[in-house]
Amino acid sequence: MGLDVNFKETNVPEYGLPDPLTCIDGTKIDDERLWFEKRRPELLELFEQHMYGKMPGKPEKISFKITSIDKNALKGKATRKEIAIVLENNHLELQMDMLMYLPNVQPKPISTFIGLNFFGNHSIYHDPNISLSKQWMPTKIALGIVKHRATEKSRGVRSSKWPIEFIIDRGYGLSTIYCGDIDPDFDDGFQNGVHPLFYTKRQTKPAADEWGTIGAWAWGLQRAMDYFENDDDIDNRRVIVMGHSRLGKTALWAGANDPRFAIVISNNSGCGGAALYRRKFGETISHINYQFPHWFCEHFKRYNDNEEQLPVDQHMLLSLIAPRPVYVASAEKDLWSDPRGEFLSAKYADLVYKVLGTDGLNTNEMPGIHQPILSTIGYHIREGGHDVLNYDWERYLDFADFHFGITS
Ligand code: GTR
Repeated sequence: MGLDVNFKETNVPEYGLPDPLTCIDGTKIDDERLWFEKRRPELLELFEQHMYGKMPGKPEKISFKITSIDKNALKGKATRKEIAIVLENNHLELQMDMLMYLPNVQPKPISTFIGLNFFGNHSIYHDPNISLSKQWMPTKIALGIVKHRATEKSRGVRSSKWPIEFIIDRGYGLSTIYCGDIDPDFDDGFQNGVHPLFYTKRQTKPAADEWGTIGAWAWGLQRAMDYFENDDDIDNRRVIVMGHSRLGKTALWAGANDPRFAIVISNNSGCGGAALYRRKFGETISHINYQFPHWFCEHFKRYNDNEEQLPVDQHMLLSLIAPRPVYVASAEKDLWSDPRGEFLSAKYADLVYKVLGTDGLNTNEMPGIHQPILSTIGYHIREGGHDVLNYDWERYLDFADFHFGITS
């Protein structure tokens, strides 16, 4: 295998999946109490130990400051706020800047989406009043990112992926943070970003079972949730965590850890996200650890070309979110993310969702293109490639309306 890539369904090996409802000591789970008392904590620990690494709890100090507010944004439709979330631990400090758009006509408190972005808050909408990120980011001349810094040209370059007006018109807020505020996405041995705030004396990098970059991003999302709990404008029982690709993996891990996220949405999250590793279709554990050695914990490298030994697979990650609604979205041409593997993961998580008294995933067969399923586990596959399109957002808004019981 090594770094070869399989894109053929006929080459998917025969595989067996670990059973989310059988504990390590053989106990079978058939009720809610045992799930929450025994199996869920056990599974969460397996994911920590072998994949994403353990994350710390809240930092010693967390403070919030509104750095800008405009009640007349989007031609009066929305209020735009920027919030500095300042985290302190071990005498070190980290600041995450959150951008929020909240609908003006909607009665408060408001339900908001929270998602990390790839290229700075200013990239999600063309508005000169959004602060331009000063953080390190991957150089991309076409996106106006020069020598690892954003320039004025990078304003709004990602707006097609964040249809703000549409989200506002549907009565939801949108909140976002640049992932690089929490940990810049490159392998620097964990010297920058949030990790050093939590090093013990003489520690210079996370231990083999401690958080990598995805863990750090997920932790940052939890700190955003801490903020929402302090903002009366936000309905903190209706926060939807959403992410695309590496940030979709992150949304799932955040949602698995933190029950405060009411709905969890993974867009094209693929390997390390919703897709089953044991299918070895598209991106594999070897590929991801080779290209992104900093995303997961060190222990995860044991499973390069060794998927069968991993005590979990990704249907179990989805099941950790149960009984809360989770949505898995695939794209037809995004074979690197293994759409079928994403679907099957949703299907096998259904076992747990059913034990917890929900309708689970309302199908046995993978649906066709543009046939969304809106049961407690939601799923769609759309035409096109690896991206977040309006089609995806329309489904997420429908899904949120449906599960929050909102009829228009
Ligand atoms: C790819 C990576 C995927 C996915 C993607 C992205 O290069 O192999 O796992 O995360 O990046 O985040 O866009």
